[in-house]
Amino acid sequence: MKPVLSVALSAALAFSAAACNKDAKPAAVSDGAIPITANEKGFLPSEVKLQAGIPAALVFTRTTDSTCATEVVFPELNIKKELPKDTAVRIDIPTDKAQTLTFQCGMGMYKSSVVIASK
Ligand SMILES: [Cu+2]
Repeated sequence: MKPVLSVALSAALAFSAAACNKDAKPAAVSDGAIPITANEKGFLPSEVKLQAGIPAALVFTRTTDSTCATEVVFPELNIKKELPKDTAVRIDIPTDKAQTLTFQCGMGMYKSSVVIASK
């Protein structure tokens, strides 16, 4: 009996070479809900600034299947939410204290942040 060698692994590694990009866009702040788009570039905007003491929420909408951002994870908040395509998913952000929160895709890519500044 001989073990069968496979070259599938190297092919898989080459396939995963696509990198997460960062792109910053100004966010529209209206009722405290800030729209975030999840597309092939990651989360747009990838940095959101909030003010402590003012209630805020992010509303995520995934617009493409060509992304690994099919869910969003806030590690510090223990929040993990599926992002169904073309569906707004609202996540309330605690603004009781100044801090920086990370959000990212389920694989820990598309690193993005919510910066909560003190008054
Ligand atoms: Cu990813």
